[in-house]
Amino acid sequence: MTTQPTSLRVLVTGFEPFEQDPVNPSWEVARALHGEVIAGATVHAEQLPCVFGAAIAQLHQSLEQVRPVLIICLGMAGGRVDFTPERVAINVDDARIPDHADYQPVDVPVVPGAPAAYFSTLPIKAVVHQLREKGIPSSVSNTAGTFVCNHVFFALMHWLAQGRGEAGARGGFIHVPALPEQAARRPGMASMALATQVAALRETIRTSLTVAQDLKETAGQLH
Ligand code: PCA
Repeated sequence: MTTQPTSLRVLVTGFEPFEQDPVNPSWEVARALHGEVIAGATVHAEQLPCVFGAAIAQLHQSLEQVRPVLIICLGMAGGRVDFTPERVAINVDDARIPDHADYQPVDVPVVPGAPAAYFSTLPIKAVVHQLREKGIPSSVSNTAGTFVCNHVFFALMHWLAQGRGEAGARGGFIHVPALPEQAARRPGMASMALATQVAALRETIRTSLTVAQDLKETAGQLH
C-alpha cells in the first residue's frame, strides 16, 4: 500500500446510520480506505445522508469536487450474506420507511423523463470472481431496492450517462452485509467482519481500475 496522493482519484461513498442502527458498515468501509492509493489512484471517501434528494445533491457536489475516474457507492443491506455488486439502477423511488427528513416517496421517478434503468459500468462479474478467489463471499445482485441506495445509484449512472464525468469514468453500487456487532442484536442476521469488507472494497477498486473487459460468467438467478 502506498499513501502518496496521485492525480487519479476514486470516489467511494457510504451512508449515515439508518433504521436505529448506531453504525452503517457502508460508511465504516468507505472511510477505512480514505487517502489510500490503489492501482495508482487515491481514494476519497464521502458520507451521504439517508435522505432522498439531499443524498444526490451531496453526491453531485463530491463528483464535481473530486472529479473521480471511478465511483463506487456503498450501502448496507441488512440480511444479505455477502458483498454484492449491483447490476442495475431503476428510475423509481418507492420507500418502505420514511427517510431521515421524514419523506416517504411512493412510485416517484428518481429523475423525471430519464430512462427506466441503467446498468452498472463496473466489471461486476470480474469483481465477484476476484473476491471469491480471495475467499470473500460475493455475488451479483439484480436489485438495489427502491430506497435511498437505488436512488443514489440511479443518479450516479444518469450523471455518467450524460457525459458529466471524466473521460472513461466508471461507476456503480455495492450493497454490503451487516457488521458482526449489528447482527449480534438481531438473531439470525448474517454479517461480515469490517476487515473483510474493507479488503473486498480494496479488491473491487483494484479490479475496476485494471480490468477493461468484464468476464462472461453466469450470475443468473431464476427469481
Ligand atoms: N441502505 C439503504 C439506505 C442507506 C443504506 O445504507 C438502502 O439500501 O437503500
